Amino acid sequence: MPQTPIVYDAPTPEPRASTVEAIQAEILERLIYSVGKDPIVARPHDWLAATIMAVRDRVMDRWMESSRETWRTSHKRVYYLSLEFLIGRLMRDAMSNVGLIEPVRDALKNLNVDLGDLINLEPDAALGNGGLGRLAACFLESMSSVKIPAYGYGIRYVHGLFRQEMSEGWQVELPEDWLAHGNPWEFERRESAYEIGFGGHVEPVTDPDGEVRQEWRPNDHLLAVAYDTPIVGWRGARVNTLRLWSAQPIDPILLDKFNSGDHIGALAESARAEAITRVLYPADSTAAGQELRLRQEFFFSSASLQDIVRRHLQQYGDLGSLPDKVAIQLNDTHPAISIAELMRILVDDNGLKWAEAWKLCKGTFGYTNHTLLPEALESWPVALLERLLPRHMQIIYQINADVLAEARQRAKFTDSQIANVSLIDEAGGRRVRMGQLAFVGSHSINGVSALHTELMKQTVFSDLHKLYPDRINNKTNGITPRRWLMQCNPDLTKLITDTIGPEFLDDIELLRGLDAHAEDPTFQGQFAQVKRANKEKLARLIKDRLNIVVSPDAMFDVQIKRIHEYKRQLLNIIQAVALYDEIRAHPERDWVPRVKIFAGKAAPGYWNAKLIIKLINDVAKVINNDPAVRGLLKVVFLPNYNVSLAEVIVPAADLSEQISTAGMEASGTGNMKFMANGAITIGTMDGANVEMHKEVGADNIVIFGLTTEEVNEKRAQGETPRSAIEASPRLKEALESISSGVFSPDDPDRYRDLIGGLYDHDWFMVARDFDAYATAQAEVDAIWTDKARWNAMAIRNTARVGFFSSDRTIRQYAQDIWGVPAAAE
Ligand code: 26W
Repeated sequence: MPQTPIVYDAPTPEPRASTVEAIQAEILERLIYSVGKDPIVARPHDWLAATIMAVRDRVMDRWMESSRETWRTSHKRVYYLSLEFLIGRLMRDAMSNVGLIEPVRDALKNLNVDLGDLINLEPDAALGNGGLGRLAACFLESMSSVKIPAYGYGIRYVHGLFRQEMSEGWQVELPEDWLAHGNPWEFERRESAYEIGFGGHVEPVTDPDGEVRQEWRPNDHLLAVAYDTPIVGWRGARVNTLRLWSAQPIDPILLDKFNSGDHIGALAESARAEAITRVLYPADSTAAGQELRLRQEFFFSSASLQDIVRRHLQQYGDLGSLPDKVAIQLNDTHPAISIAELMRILVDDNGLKWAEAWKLCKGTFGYTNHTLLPEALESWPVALLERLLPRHMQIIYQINADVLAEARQRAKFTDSQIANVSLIDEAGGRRVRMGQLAFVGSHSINGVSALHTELMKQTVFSDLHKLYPDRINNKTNGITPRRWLMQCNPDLTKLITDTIGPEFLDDIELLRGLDAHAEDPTFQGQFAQVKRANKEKLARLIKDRLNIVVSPDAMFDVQIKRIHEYKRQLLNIIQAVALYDEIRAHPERDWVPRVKIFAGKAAPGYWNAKLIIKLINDVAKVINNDPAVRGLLKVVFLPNYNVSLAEVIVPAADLSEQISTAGMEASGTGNMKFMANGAITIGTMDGANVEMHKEVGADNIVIFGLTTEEVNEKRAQGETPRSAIEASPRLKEALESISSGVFSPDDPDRYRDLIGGLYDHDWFMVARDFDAYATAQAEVDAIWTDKARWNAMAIRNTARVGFFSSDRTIRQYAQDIWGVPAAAE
């Protein structure tokens, strides 16, 4: 029987008033009664905590109303499972979405506190590496904004993505500590704790009715405790929950050990449990295959599945309706073990028949793939899975047997096709392929841009696509226009509002109305003035942090993202060196002044990425201090790139560098943020750039370089880049100067191997795309000198960004994958 634990008509307190006076009174009340500080001695962090609590209180009513409504209406719920949520700061986002920025600003002013200072004091929730984690954060906000009952499920890492510092131009990683001052946004739910098991063995047990069931008896147990954070949508449309799991020991201290004098041993279990959610893995493209990582993946998958099933049973009382009431989206393969865990829960714990359980499973799960890089595709040694999750390994074998039988019998697959679709990779040590598991256990598999989805069909999943041809679909990524336009660029938002009215705030497609003003000199002047103010702000930040003076009159040419060879920061910096050579060789020419701005973190174990950071810094030192350059070119590497830094850099960019080797960037989402803020893109036909080119029009973007097909041809032919280098004197000169130590006199051989690689194989086509890139950059210069043309292009970028709103993406997921209604614009 379903239980009905909810009392719908319980009296609730009056919603909090949002007048300046009421907010001011509550901030003081919170400061005294919750933070425990006298206003006379309160420190900035105390004011921040009190302010967050006052804002939070104005979200609470809507939070409870949202959950109540979902219970009442029995609407289907969406669960977004992600090992990463790269949220950034929450206070400005929440205030802006419920219209509290101005009253809070005034309330604080009366208390002699500056809201801007408090905003900057809030630590970033950096529970993610890059694109995948940031997408999850944009999706959470959009799901609330389009009124979908949804939960994000992830891990409450104590330490988010490492802090990056520079030591003589090298990246140094330091622990990040976002919880140091507490986290007023989260609510610990001790009552929502689940036991998570590892190891042990599987035992067949015979039920009274004679049925044999498998029972997993783990020998290692810990607790997953829930921490909930409210995620408020635009205009408070809905408030959804981000539920993050924290690992805790079942026995915090083993008293017998302690009493017998083993004080360290008494705490060992506690430390082992807590290690699971201690720190985010800082690699965003290589699956390192470490046991702790698998433990993280199972820990949060199992806790989430237990929670989902409990909630479902509580409301509906039976599991047959799971796919009608529950949609679970797997953010890449990191939570893919959920498929085996749900099967275990259904078959072993709830006695469902295998075939019935498998149908429910497929009906419930959807899987999003975010990368085709072979080294990023997760697989786990069979032996490790057998040891850590013996029952799940059995289940995976059973699923595999069913899939392979179907492939042979129905689809008449050959041996090599069978090997392709198998969940077990037999080559080089037996491993379980999580992509294959996620695919066969889901009714929908989606890529994140049109090109990427096509490539999925042609490469990793070609045979699975033949076996299940109606499963792969595309959902081009998006970004939330609230954070990435309205909040980070208030001046532009105001200008747009004054020009086309405020309706675009609720229907982003209406930005199109700006098209009509693209050629208007007055509007162009205003648009340029906003950009100029944002550039001045960034210039001040660069001066403060690096003591480098840059002119806001120069073109701000920006590449900010994780450092990776396929993203080709190397191509960008080599072009900077070539430009440097040319400026010195031809001082008489009319050079367009440029500031090349870089930021991004390298995975700690990724040597070439770290070396590229050092190269950028080495090149910067020489170019920035050479009087012959006369300030026409500056190179800046801003340390510790994160969401908050992006919110300052993006609105100040003139040129957006999206220059990955074609076929390698699944989508990119930075590209969309720049577009929204009126930067012009220089980019390859890769990821979502292809769709940007279509949306903005060929005249408003600068495209260059090899296409995916051309890259594949060159790789297949084994063609070496030497001829390309020989044919390009400026490339040759730049490469020689770098590899001979012009920028590294203290260690002349530092870049010999890095540059040598470009001569040998050049997998990422840096040399072969160089001339096309340099020519495209010259075209960018030409456009820049025609200010009216540049401004018109920039305006059209903002005008046509509507498609890239994550509201659009989420509506498509809702309609095509989840089967849930979403609010129209
Ligand atoms: C197991 C190690 C690991 C960790 C993270 C491998 C791969 C990942 C992610 C899938 C990498 C990632 O963030 N991919 C990015 O996802 C974005 C959102 O879809 C895309 O816009 C980027 O193009 C893609 O690189």
